[in-house]
Amino acid sequence: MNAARLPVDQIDAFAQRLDEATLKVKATPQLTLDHAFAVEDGYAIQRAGISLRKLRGDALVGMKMGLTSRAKMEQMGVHEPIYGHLTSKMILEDGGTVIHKDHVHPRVEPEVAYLLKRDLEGPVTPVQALAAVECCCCALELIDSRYKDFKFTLPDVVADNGSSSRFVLGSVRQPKDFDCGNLGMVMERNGVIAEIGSSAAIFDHPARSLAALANQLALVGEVLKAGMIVMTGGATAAIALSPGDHVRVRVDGLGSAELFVR
Ligand code: OOG
Ligand code: MG
Repeated sequence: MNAARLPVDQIDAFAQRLDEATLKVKATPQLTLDHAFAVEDGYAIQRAGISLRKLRGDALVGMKMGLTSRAKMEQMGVHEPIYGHLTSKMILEDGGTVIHKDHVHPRVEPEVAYLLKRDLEGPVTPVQALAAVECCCCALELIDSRYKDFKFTLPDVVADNGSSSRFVLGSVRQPKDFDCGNLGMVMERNGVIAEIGSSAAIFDHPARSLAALANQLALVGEVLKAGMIVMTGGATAAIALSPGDHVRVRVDGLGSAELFVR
């Protein structure tokens, strides 16, 4: 889209609107229905929103990639990978409980995450990116679009920080030479298999997603920092959550991660 760049006050106003939708747990119409804007402005809105969270005592703990698998792209109708920011208040302990009414329309998806032991600056290849990794683990991401009906365009979902809401990391950690390239992934809801996939669905290899993140950040002069968590993207379609649900992902060699919904 060749939209004109948004003025700074409009970027701030859009960030406020999404922040309010999050805090009030009330969906908002897509921002692009008011003003068309480019993906770059979406990232400016996203960063302004993260600044608002930091003012409330939240801290940056990592980054996420989204829309890195065909299953996710088709489910959402958006066919470009995106990135978002992960903050301390999004962390949910393994086996923890989320409250359904604190979310607009929560969904959950199975992922693979990396923890970085060194700073990672793009441009890098997947093999170079892995050199900065401490370990990998399985994860669940709870996404919750702030937009009505969970529908958005690419610039809208970027502005909404990739629908980020909460995430759970599994407790099994494998070192960086453990190959995450083609691990079976099973997501169960209430003991019944809901989605089956492979980590190969994540951008062909989760390390490719990690490298793509470092490379996208390099374009804006940013570096992934040692200690950061990186979620590489959902391997399967996301499933909607209801009160009373228990969701667990099991990944070959990476154990499991689970959450409860109240
Ligand atoms: C956008 C976020 C996508 C993933 O892992 O693909 C994402 C959405 O589906 O709402 O987190
Ligand atoms: Mg995700």
